[in-house]
Amino acid sequence: MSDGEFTLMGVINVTPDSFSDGGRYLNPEAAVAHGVRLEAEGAAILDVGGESTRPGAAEVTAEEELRRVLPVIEALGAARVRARVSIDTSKAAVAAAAIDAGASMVNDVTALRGDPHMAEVVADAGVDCCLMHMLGNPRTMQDDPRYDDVVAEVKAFLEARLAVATAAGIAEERILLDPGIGFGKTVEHNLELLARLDELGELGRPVVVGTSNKSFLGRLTGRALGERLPATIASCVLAYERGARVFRVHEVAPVADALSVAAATVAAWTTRPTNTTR
Ligand code: HH2
Repeated sequence: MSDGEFTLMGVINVTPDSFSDGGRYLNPEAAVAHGVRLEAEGAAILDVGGESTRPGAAEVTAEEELRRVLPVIEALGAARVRARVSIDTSKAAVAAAAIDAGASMVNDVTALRGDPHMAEVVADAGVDCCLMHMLGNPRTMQDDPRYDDVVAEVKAFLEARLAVATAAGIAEERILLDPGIGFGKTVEHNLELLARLDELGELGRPVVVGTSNKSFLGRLTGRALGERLPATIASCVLAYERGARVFRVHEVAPVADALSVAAATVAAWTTRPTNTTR
């Protein structure tokens, strides 16, 4: 990925209870139609998930997760979708089966801490991997999260997980890093992470952000779910300017337009002559 480019990761939640699109894509045909649309709108990655990570969500078994995601991954392959498929899971068995079915990326919100076999599965398959920061677990993460310096702590965590991943044999160039917006963070923590995202870029890996429709945007704007697209766009544009290059979003086309303008504007700024006189 060259510096000015951005990658859109469209979300397909095959769950009954995801906070934003829960229940909509449980049927594989609906999920695949949605994937085809997201790709046509500009998604280069389709992130398929079978377990909600919203605060307080119920855990599901690997069998149930596989029952939800495998038909969708297989059908995306049969539909000859060119976008890469990412599996959003923290279970090694789910990742392994999804890779066998055609996924070429693992998006693990536990950054390889959720399952002792996950690093090995990713390393052996040679697929890409997104490592995300989360404080605690989805059941407890929003219970009064505290940090001394949220950016420094998230950065140190991601640096440590990057080291664990490479030590386990995952090639460094296959790793992406994500601050985990909303995962054990207050509104202020999320804003500080976005404002200082460039510090995470110092780790030398592409930075992924997932702000799409999240509750901090609702808190800032007073908007209900389903009314947070303008707020999502603002956060993605700002994150781009601070160096994020991969954007995990529920609506692709409007974010793609906004990021095209952001990327062109940032490029115009960085290529300006430095010694102009008026
Ligand atoms: N956010 C969610 C899920 N997975 N993965 C990464 N890398 N980054 C994120 O910010 C992120 C993620 C939560 O959003 P969603 O999938 O829409 O909801 P749910 O977890 O309820 O299914």
